[in-house]
Amino acid sequence: PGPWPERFNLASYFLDERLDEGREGKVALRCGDELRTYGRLIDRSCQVAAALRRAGVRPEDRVLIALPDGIEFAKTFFGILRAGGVFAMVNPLLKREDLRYYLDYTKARVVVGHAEYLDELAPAFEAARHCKELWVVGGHSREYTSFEDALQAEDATGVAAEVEPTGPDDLAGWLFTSGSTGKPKACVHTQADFAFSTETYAKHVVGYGPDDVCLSVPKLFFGYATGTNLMFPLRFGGCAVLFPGRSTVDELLEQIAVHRPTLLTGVPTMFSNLLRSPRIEELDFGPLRATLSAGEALPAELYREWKERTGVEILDGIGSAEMFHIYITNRPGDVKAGSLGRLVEGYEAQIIDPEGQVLGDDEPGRLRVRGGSTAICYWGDRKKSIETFQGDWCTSADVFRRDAQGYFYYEGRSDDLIKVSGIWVSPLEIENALLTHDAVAEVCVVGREGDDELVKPLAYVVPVAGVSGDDELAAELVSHLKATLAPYKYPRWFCWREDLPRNDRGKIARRVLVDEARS
Ligand code: 3SK
Repeated sequence: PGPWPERFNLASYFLDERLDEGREGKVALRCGDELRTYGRLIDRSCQVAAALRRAGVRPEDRVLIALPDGIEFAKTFFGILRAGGVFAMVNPLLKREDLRYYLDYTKARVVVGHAEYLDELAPAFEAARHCKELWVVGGHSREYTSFEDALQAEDATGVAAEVEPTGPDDLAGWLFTSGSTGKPKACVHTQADFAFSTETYAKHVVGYGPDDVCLSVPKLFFGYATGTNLMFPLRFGGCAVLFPGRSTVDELLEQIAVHRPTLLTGVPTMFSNLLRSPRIEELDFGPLRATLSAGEALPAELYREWKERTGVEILDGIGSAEMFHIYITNRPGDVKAGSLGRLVEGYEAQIIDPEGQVLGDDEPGRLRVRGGSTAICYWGDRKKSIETFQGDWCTSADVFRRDAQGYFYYEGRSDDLIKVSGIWVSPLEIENALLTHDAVAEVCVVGREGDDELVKPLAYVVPVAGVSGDDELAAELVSHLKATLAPYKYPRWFCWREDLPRNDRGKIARRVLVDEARS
């Protein structure tokens, strides 16, 4: 993709540019019974842009979106881009201390939140040093500007609503990365970054098109879903289904039954939960042409079961906040279960050792990748930026291996590896082996020091419904592992759990369990 035109703005790229293909009256968004056409979404994003300018937002100023998924999220998102602003998105369910952190870190001039979560957002806004306006969606508040009122006065065709003549290298959005320690940091992305992933992964791998109806388990504030369930469908004339609530099994089954998506963005835990629901048998997966997975490792066993029960492939891949979107992935008709697939065209990748030497086939090491969607830096973190972004390469803390056919395999995070009896062990390998047992629903393996001060694997296990975790099950699991793992990899301890801690992007919060095991 590229070179990009000198004047390049993502609001035009995603919405306006292809309006003459007869999209004006086509439905772009569905949320419950509400529908929004492309034409109306564009008008409303123009009003948002005008209102932001009136509120003093200048090009490259951040605006924080703290909204549940819905039509207002999309209007705000494209309105910010149209005004030349920089979007930053957070989970609307966060507590006030976290919201305050994001407000101060982004120095956002305007935050857009929802009336339902004002109890936490309002005190954060009051305490924030730089935020001047809080706009409230979904109800009127005496103290703060209602989103509808802010837009009401604006003329969608006026000069103030015009698209900002940004360039491809101008800033467009921040994506947060939780990292394993410290506060979340933002990966700073340009206008061109988001279009690059759209022209590579979205267009050539998934092949988004005007007949697609997209549904997502992760919420829009997570860059994974911002891509697959907002930017990508809209660039190619499809329709995004949005719902504000949590992605529970019941909610998803309902959304699938009503909207009959052609593309489902998921995460492994949700595939596993859906498969365990008796209601899945009632569902017609006929319209679904592909399921996308990223965010955490997809066990081969889970892939096979999903494929068998639904008849649909899961295109597992890897993306990151640093690279915006997926750069290694399985493709339709070319899925190797247990692998992350092959490199997306437009990207280059190498597996390197700790000295930076490039490793060969099947040798595990850290992955470095380059392509036109790499973030510029982590905002306000020079050290971390220098460690991660070298020239146009971006080095991940994750360990991977590539086979001779070019398929990549996730081997865990470099800092998650456990040294047992002097040998490095990947917790992921043990987790995958445990997940092949019918009694195991979820698992996370960490290292723990025994009384002899030696580190051994400890498995946190969620048994499937109706099975209780006890010594008998522990013995059964160890005996099950004998077929696949060397004895030093067997968990020495089992901790039975009803669920595992997760971060706000739905990934297992491994650090929490690592710390727990240490204490
Ligand atoms: O998994 C992730 O962290 C991610 C982040 C942004 C975009 C896409 C993905 C998969």
